[in-house]
Amino acid sequence: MLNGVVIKSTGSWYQVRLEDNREWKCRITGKHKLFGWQLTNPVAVGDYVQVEPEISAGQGVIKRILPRKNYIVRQSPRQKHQLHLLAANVDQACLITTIIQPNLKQGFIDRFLLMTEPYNIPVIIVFNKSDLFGPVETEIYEELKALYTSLSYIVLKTSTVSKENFEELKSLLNNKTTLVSGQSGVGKSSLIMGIEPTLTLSTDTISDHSGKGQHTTTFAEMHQTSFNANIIDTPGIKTLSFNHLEPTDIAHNFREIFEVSTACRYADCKHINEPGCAVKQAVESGTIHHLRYQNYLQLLDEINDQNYWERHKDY
Ligand SMILES: Nc1nc2c(ncn2[C@@H]2O[C@H](COP(=O)(O)OP(=O)(O)OP(=O)(O)O)[C@@H](O)[C@H]2O)c(=O)[nH]1
Ligand SMILES: [Mg+2]
Ligand SMILES: [Zn+2]
Repeated sequence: MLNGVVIKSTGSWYQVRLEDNREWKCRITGKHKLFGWQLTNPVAVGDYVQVEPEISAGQGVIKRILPRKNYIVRQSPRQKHQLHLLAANVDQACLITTIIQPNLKQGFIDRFLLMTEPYNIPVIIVFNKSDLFGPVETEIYEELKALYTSLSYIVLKTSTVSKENFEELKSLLNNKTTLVSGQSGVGKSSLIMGIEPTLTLSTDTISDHSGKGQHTTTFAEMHQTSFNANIIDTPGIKTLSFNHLEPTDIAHNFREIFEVSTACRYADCKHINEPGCAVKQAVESGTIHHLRYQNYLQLLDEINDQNYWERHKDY
């Protein structure tokens, strides 16, 4: 048996880099679950695995997935009742977003953070395409930067055109394994190539990229850079839903809501309209940002709705 790390996942086969740097194309057999949920991809990029060689050279079978220090998981966009692993064993995540081209989707950042909070995975929020910012976009950026910085996330703006903050981004990625994620067309692959020009990744060069069509990057893949970073490029995310979560998971993973909630009168306070709710007070006094609270309520609503329909689906 040989040890290796998964560096590419297509869902049907996996590229594994062995300890001696050989790369094998591997498959996996059997059914794999996570907390009773079926997985669309049992192995994720970043997984440490043990593989057994197959007869044909350069191929193997994944026999064992070693325990994960963490992972990032989402509801499968196609199969509502399955989970999809984005990556495993990462040091941090880098959420690439834009304010224009494509337009910032209100709520997306908070949805993304819902995937990284359970393991306290540090997140860098990058606003790309800063070369397109006018005064309005700059103002939005400054407000969001203040908000997420106050919650201890790192925020910066970048541009593959002006190369703004490339050195800073590189130093943040240095010596770490980073999941790079975000909506389609925000420039994830362009940015990775910008800071590591030796890589050739497919990017969409069509100037009117709408983010609605095909994703340019179709598989998650880990790239090694000359400045000693492991960067996982992933396909763009269209929407993030959270079928697999409970309402309490939402409150637990909005870090400032969770912190303040210890002062709520009732232990099971949902922070909607309960008397003595410290969270609502904090929103009113401005300690908790109203955008975050709105997104919290929106997610709670979605989960309650879907739980309702799950319970009543047989009628
Ligand atoms: N003006 C401007 N355009 C950019 C910038 N970064 C990327 N782009 C353009 O945005 C488009 C999409 O870039 P990609 O790198 O393919 O985006 P992606 O996030 O990898 O997209 P998916 O792989 O589909 O998820 C391309 O046309 C890029 O040239 C930037 O900083 N400024
Ligand atoms: Mg891409
Ligand atoms: Zn409360």
